[in-house]
This record gives sequence, C-alpha cells and structure tokens, in this order.
Amino acid sequence: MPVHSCRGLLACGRAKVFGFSNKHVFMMASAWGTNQIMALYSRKKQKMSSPERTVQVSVSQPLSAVGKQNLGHTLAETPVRTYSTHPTYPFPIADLHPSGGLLHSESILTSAGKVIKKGDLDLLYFQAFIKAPMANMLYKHLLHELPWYKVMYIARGMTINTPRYTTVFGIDETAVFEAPSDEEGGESVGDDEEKKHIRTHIPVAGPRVLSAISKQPVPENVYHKPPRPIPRCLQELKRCVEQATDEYYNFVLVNFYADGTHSISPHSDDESFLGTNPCIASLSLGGTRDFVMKHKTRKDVNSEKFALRSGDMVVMRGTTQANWFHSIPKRTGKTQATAPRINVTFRKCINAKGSNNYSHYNVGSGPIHRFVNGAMMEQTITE
Ligand SMILES: O=C(O)CCC(=O)C(=O)O
Repeated sequence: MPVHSCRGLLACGRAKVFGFSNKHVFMMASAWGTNQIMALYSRKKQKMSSPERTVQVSVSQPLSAVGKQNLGHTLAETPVRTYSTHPTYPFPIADLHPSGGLLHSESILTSAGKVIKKGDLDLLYFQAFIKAPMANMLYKHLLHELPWYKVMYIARGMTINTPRYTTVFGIDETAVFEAPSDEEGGESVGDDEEKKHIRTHIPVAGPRVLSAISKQPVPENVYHKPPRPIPRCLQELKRCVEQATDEYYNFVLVNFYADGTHSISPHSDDESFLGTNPCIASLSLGGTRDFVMKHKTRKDVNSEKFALRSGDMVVMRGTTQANWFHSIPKRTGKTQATAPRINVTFRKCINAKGSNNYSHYNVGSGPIHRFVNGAMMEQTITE
C-alpha cells in the first residue's frame, strides 16, 4: 500500500492511512482514534457507465468528539446519524441532521440583501445571510465531512498548483442522475464505539447519469469523470440560497483557504457554459477574507473591496462577470493573520463542457484529502 507524502500526518504526528484495493477498503486508525482497524467493507459493484478512480464504498467511521460538538448536538441526543452516499463519493458524507432542517428559518436572515449597482456591476450583498452560530456549525461540518482536493494542472505549458483546497458537486442541465433503486435504499451500520447509535447510509442518487431529455444513459465519452450528485448537507444550503436569490443552481463549488497563503487570483466566471449574465451566489464561512473586485477595462472605475465575514453572501448578477474580475488575494504579511475560511458558490451550468471543466479544476486526478483532528490528511488510493 504505497503511502505518499502526508502533510497532515507530518504536522500532527498521527498515522491515519486509508488504503483502497479493488475489492476492499481497509481503514486503519492509530493514536487519534480507536487504535484498530475500524472498518472493512466490501466494495460495491461498479455500476457507473465510465470508470472512476475514487472508490465505491461505504466506510463507517465513528464521529470524533470534535465532530459531535461541531454538529451542535451530541451522539447521546442523536441515536441515528444519516449519511449521503453515492458510488462517486470516496466516503459517505454526513447529513446536517438526521431529521434534516437544521437550516431553519431562524438561522437564516430573511432581510433582503443590499443591492450594489455601479455601471455594469450588479451585486446583492447579504451581511449576513446566515447567523454566526449556524455559519460556524456549517463551516465545521463541511470542513470535516467533504472530500477535498489540491488540484494540479497544466496551463500554457506551466504546472499550476491550485493555491487552496477545492471540491465540487453537481450536474449540468443536459443530464440528471437516475433515482436510487429500492435495492440501493438506506443501509444501517451499527457503531462499534457506542452500540446504541446507528448510522444510516442513504444514497443521494442512483449510479447512472441519464440524458435530461431522453432519460437514456449518457454516452460514456460525454463526461471525463462521472459527475457527483450534491450531498444532502449542500442540497439543504442550496435550497436556502435559491429561495433568497430567486434563482436555480445545479452546481456547488467549494473552496477551503487554510491560511493567508491560500488565494484565488483575479478572474471572472464568464465561461459560455454558464450562459449569458450568470448569477453566482457566493457564501463565506469561517475566517474573514477580503474579496476584491476590479473592472476589466475601465481604469476610471474604482475597485471594490469587501471584508467577507462568516455567514456573508455576495451574489454576482447581470453583467458583473462580463465586466469585472474578482479575487481573494493572499494575506501573508506579519500583521495579516487570517483564519481558515470556506467559500461555497452556487452556479447554474448549461452543458457537459461545464461539468467537465469544474471536475477538472476542482477535483482533478490527484489524491483525496480529508480534514481530521485539525489537519488536512492526504488519503492514498491504490487501484
Ligand atoms: O472565495 C471566494 O469568495 C471566491 C471564490 C471564487 O471566486 C470562485 O470559486 O470562482
């Protein structure tokens, strides 16, 4: 089982290595956890129309004490935890709450966002969209539960290392995921640590991708990697954002900026696969970071800078993407301590080119990372 570099492992001196073989998943834990091999699950038969490098498994894993606190309740109060599963997920992704609906209306500010219009800039700025306790809970949940990637790609002959962690879920308008069959229904797994607690794995969608029109399987060569359906924790959030912005989104892109060295350089999301004048809602969770906007061509128009706090949401609409760049600049100065931050963007993508683009730049083909015990851990997969 080859183990590549593991920055989290080095940083915290703990060994947690995931090795995946064709048939089985061995998950080993040492100092941080139960000091035993925690789970061994048969790999579910690959049903995707095209091969996927990530594993097709359900891995049962006790919630850490941190995880329990993060969810704002303890396992003692929560006998059942539910997880979103799909063959394209490397591990089950915890739902926000077994009964759903943690994102209740009192946690979401209902006041309308502030409209900022300046020539061809058209923003809706919610300060805040989600109240601080819920925003912090969401931050911790997403950080611990999502698979993360540090994508490397080649552009204009140069190797680019994305200076942040990313992950993405969704499918463009031309396709849909088939509904899960009865056979793929919820699967309950007893918790070794606390027998009375049950974790239930519920598929978020069926394994196949179908044409939105014909409902027939999409040909294998359309998607470079099988698209990943949006897990329930992000679906809940998406519904709230859709309601507040009166828009529909089919993609959720998530960025994690671990510190001030992490950034996103000036760019605009004006790709043809988003259609004309796309609406992109961008939610901030965790540490405050500056969001800088600069006009693409007009030197006489001042830049805009927003110090985005946990729970704030900026919605970029109309001609904004066509005319303005946006960025999260690095903050590496001695006086510029920056707390880790998650950004969640909601977009509507109209064709498979967009699905392939998002998967290429936000998942890539490198290793999966998971945030465990305060550090991002690289998880090695062996085919
Ligand atoms: O982190 C942010 O606020 C901006 C993210 C962004 O620009 C993007 O994902 O395209």
